[in-house]
Amino acid sequence: MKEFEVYSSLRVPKNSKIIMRLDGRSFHSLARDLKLVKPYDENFYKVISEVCKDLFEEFSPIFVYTFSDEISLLFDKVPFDGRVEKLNSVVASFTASSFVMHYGVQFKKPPAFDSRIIPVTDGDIYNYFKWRQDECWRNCVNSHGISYLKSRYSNSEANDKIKGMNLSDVQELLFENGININHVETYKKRGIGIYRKNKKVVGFNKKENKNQTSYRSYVCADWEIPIFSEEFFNQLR
Ligand SMILES: Nc1nc2c(ncn2[C@@H]2O[C@H](COP(=O)(O)OP(=O)(O)OP(=O)(O)O)[C@@H](O)[C@H]2O)c(=O)[nH]1
Ligand SMILES: [Mg+2]
Repeated sequence: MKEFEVYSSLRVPKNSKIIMRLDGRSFHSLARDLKLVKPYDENFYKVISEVCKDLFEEFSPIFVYTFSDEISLLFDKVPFDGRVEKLNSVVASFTASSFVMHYGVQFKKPPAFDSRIIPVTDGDIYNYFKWRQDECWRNCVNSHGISYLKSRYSNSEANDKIKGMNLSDVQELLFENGININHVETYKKRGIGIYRKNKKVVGFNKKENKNQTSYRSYVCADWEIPIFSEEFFNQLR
């Protein structure tokens, strides 16, 4: 019967780096069920950030990036020998379990994440994450815009109004009404990144009878992530 498992030999291209992107399934309904704060629920972001740390510890990507209900992982060494079925199923189910564990509440329906694999060359990495960070920014502007409009109009009027506006129209509308979108918290505008940073450690070297500086790496969930640049990705190990 083994020959019926026709997808089991599917592997990502050899020696290729990959990005995996996970996205919460029907989180629009989950947000309603959990009564998440609109437009941004800080507790939800704390949970997703913990999920990203779990993913980092478990599968050793070199970078994890999240905003809204999506998580992107960048791998230079691909787990499971690059087997596509293993990667998609194990990483997605691990993500959902971690999400449930960190949330610690009763859900109406079991949360799930979809998963996809994107093989990338070094030259694609910055472009990919810039694309997602631009989407995070669009999301930030639009979600503040719709929240503002819903505070003034009915839901359907608010939805109609935002449909006819481009991003700068929404920014303008918010600004005219006392909301400078540039001043909201960084994680809302740029997302959250999880990666290794170096920490300076000063220890005493007894043999040489003097202080000695060394660097130890640690996993950091960066809620003050910069606007992505090529350099940011060149520095990742
Ligand atoms: N209230 C609230 N909702 C959030 C927050 N973050 C994410 N969401 C919800 O998550 C949804 C994510 O968008 P999508 O992934 O496009 O929608 P989805 O319902 O998950 O649909 P599929 O991914 O296609 O299954 C948003 O539309 C919001 O409803 C938050 O901080 N607060
Ligand atoms: Mg989703």
